Amino acid sequence: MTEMPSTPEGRKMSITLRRSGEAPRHSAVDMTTTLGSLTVPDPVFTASGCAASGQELAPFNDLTAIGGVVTKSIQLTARAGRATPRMAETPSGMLNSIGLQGPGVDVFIKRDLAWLEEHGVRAVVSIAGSTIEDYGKLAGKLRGKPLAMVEVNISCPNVEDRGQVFACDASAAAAVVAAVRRGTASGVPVFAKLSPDVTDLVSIATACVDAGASGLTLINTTLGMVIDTKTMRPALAGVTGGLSGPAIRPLALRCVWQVHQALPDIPIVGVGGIRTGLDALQFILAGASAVQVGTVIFHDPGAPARVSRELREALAARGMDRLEQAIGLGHRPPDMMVPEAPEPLGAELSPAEPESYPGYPPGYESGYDTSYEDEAMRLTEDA
Ligand code: RRO
Repeated sequence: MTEMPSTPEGRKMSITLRRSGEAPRHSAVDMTTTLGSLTVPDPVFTASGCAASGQELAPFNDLTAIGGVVTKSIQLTARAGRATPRMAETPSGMLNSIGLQGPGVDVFIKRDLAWLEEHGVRAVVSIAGSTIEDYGKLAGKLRGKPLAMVEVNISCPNVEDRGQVFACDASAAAAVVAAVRRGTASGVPVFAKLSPDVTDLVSIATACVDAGASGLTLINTTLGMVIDTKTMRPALAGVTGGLSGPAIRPLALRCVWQVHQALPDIPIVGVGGIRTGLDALQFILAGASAVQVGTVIFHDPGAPARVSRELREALAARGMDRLEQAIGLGHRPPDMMVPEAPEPLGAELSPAEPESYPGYPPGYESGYDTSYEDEAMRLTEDA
């Protein structure tokens, strides 16, 4: 057994790991994690906007076994969203400009939240508004309803003006969080979902926590665009959109790392380009207590359950019998030894790609447009 001392900042990091050769069985790894007052048996959630309210994913995942479903951000009233086209492929990612399409909170409660409750799925309800008052009213409507957590989306990049991205301003972000906290039952955690498109994320995160956020979801998509070189116009009708997928994983990971370093006792849910258990492990090591799986769902709808399984295997392979042992472990000093992975990073897990893609022609390989990378590779090889 290897005992871990505390970190230089004095934080306790005492974990007990098994020596190699004593690896626990995968099924023996305790995946329990705690997000404020909520304790869940598994750290993998779906990401808001990528799984509607969960119904479509039920054939591919046991939704009661994962941490929960984070529903598409809901507003007070129904909204059609932005004009089409609303999606564009990018290298290792995707651009969306949905514009908060949804049925409004009353229909959502009757139809979607009821379905999640009936099927025993933990519901994390994402809410979005145009004003602080909207958020307060949404919290009031959801009070007493069967939900595990509220995720306050203050970082949607596809709003009418940037002034509505509350997460870009510390005092605006704090005012929204305070309104939601006031309107939400005390036993229900309130997490604020933040944007990476700021100069000082830690100051925004701190303001949210001071205003009563139980934790933080890091990160929403980052603002981007694509120009169609055939039409020579922006590919999205809304011109700009939110970039997601593996393209933003290092950005998301950096955000989790910085905020965990500054606020080590605040639970973080990490999200951004997670496709495999090892991707998820990176976020846990950076300080996330849980993760969300989003864009990968569009080409592998069984990804949430698969990522959970792969993460459990990766922890077992590293001699850990509890997920909590790994949270923030990447922050330990370099001389604090732990058993290393049995193989070089990534080698012990099979690639995430499913063998075939239903609905795509035979031979179709990936939902991502990698032609830019292939071309870059050819140019490098030719040089
Ligand atoms: O609906 C959207 O366009 C959207 C939302 Br609410 C969000 O939070 N993030 C995003 O990339 N798109």
